[in-house]
Amino acid sequence: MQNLFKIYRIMLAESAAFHEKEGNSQLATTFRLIQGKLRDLLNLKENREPVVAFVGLTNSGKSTLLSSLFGDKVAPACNRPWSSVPVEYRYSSQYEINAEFSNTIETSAEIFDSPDEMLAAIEKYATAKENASTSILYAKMPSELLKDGLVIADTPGLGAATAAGGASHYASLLDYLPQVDYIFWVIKSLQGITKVELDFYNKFLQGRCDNIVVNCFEEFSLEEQKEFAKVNSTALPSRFNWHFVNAKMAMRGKNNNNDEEIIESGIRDFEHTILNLSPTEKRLNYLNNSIIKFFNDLQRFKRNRKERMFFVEHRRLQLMHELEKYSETNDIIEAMRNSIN
Ligand SMILES: Nc1nc2c(ncn2[C@@H]2O[C@H](COP(=O)(O)OP(=O)(O)OP(=O)(O)O)[C@@H](O)[C@H]2O)c(=O)[nH]1
Ligand SMILES: [Mg+2]
Repeated sequence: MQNLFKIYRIMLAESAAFHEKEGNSQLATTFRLIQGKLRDLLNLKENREPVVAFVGLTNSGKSTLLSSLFGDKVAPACNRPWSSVPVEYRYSSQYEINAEFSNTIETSAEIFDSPDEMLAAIEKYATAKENASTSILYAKMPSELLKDGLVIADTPGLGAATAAGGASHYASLLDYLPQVDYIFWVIKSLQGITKVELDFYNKFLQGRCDNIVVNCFEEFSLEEQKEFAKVNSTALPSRFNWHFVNAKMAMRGKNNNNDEEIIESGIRDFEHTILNLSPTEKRLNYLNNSIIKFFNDLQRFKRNRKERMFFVEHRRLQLMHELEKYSETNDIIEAMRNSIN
């Protein structure tokens, strides 16, 4: 099936170039967009270790939110630009870290007895506290959330270019972003989306992120949440899933086994959202259905267009030919065939 997808993607790219040359730039843009969408879907399907990253303004509470998800303080937080390099959290039966550096090919591996000890090491390698030359840090720990293979990443904040180390934090974030599968954009409830955040979104996140987490520094009723999402949506070019979490309250609730606080903090819903991204059978089925839907949408779109040539013909014929040779048939193959017929 790999080969079929490969030809299909080439066909989309060549069709984009063809329509561009014909002066049909609108259709060329559409082809480029759908080519990117198919690439993303296929990447997610292949990836057995998808990376979910929290991205956003410095001090919006990304590290605090990450700790509150796990219910253990494992991500260093501070009220100044703090996380300096990306930290990826994966599953293991014990607490471990592995650091890579920009000035040596040596790596550093350590094992710990407790999350507190691991936290201290992460603080040493991945924050503004010490001037470490770390380029990326891998942390491992026994968390149910990570058991199916999901990777959760804390990233350095943006918007602190003038603070000490701020520029290097930003550079490290930009360097890391291409490796991320799911971006969760973390903003603060105290202020709406600022210009710095919006500019960053337009430049680096557009088309790659449809989840916003509002870290609620103060109490937020359901009505206030709705209003906040409505007001802030006006500046945004696409639709988002909005998640409201009070990270500090979640942490406190989990530490004290206080169910009322845990529920009120919104962390349970957010845990489900994150857990649903795990590379499980269920997720794979969902992605397969998304690919079928992709082909069905394209088929409908093609029917509604009047172009004499929609796909580049010689490539379409090659794909038809390959499809005929392909003995196994399934819903994806069927939908692919229908989309080019
Ligand atoms: N009151 C309140 N304070 C919070 C909350 N979340 C984070 N904070 C505080 O905000 C400050 C910044 O939190 P961090 O988690 O370090 O923020 P960050 O986004 O990781 O910042 P960088 O690593 O610099 O990008 C810390 O002093 C936190 O204690 C919250 O939900 N409520
Ligand atoms: Mg941080």
